[in-house]
Amino acid sequence: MKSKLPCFFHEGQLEFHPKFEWALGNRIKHPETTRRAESIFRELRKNKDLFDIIEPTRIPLKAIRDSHAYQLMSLYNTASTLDDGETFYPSVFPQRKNANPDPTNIKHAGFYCFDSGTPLDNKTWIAAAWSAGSAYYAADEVGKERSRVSYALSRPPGHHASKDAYGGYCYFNNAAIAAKLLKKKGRVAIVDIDFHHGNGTQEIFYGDDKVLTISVHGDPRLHFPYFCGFPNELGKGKGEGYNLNIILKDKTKINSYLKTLKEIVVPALKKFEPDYLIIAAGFDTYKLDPIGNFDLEVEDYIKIAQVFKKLKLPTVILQEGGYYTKDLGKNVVSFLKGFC
Ligand code: OKP
Ligand code: ZN
Repeated sequence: MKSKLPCFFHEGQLEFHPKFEWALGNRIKHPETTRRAESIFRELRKNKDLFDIIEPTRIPLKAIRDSHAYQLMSLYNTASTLDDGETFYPSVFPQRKNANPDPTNIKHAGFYCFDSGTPLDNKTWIAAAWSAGSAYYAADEVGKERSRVSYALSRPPGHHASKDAYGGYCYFNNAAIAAKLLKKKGRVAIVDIDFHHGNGTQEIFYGDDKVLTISVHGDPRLHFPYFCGFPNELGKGKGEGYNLNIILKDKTKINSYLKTLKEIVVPALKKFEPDYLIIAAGFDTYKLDPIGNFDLEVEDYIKIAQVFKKLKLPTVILQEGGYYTKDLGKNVVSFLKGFC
């Protein structure tokens, strides 16, 4: 077992630069920038005594296929033939029941997309595949018992991507890809603590009783992804009872956040008896985040981490959101320190 916490990241993840998105009719600079990853990378490197930065090798395509439809991969492949500087923002989103989609036609991207703020260009595939690779090898590290805890600086994030649809700045569901790998060895619990509901992860495991999905998030009636993330979404078929959504009020502070973790999340985890824990860790719960609306501070993330550490489970931590770039690295390191 290694003593330093292994952190997976590949430079290819920095090749993608989304330009803008729409916010209430205004064109704003895209929040999901490469500076986010750079902020985290810089803080990890400052703490060389605690963290090892490891470059993943290429993810096997079938590891992506375990979570995603072939058509979604085909569409990203189509996007990779766009000209340099060309970006495709879908603006037509057909009702799926009446559509006849062709993933080799970039104009059909809207069929595979649920949000206009998530563009495609000729580097999207590269960055998303390396991000998934970071998550996959972080999971492999724990699965092979080389480490008890690992972290992937998975940018672009993943938790909004479903089997056959992208959106919410997410293209491949990194947590699902990690979970499908660990599921070969045991029971997996995914706890999503990003400010936004992990709709993609929920969907992928909705009928699965071997993967417990829990998401703690801001009210979807007010915040992305709007249409799901409610407490009555419990799973279906065999999976019924294996999906848990917990909504917290805007401006939630650390005391009620921890109370929710200790009184609801931890008991649900203990009852499920997982062999592995995956944490989809978003830091848009930070008080200064431009998109999220909770009120957590830098030092709060170590407290949250300690709650999970106490479970003594092999744990894979995956990066999701967090858009106050200046403090993002500090928040991530604060969280990771809770596991050191
Ligand atoms: C991604 B993740 C704000 C619009 C927000 C998408 C939010 C995606 C969040 N002007 N649209 O951090 O969960
Ligand atoms: Zn988020």
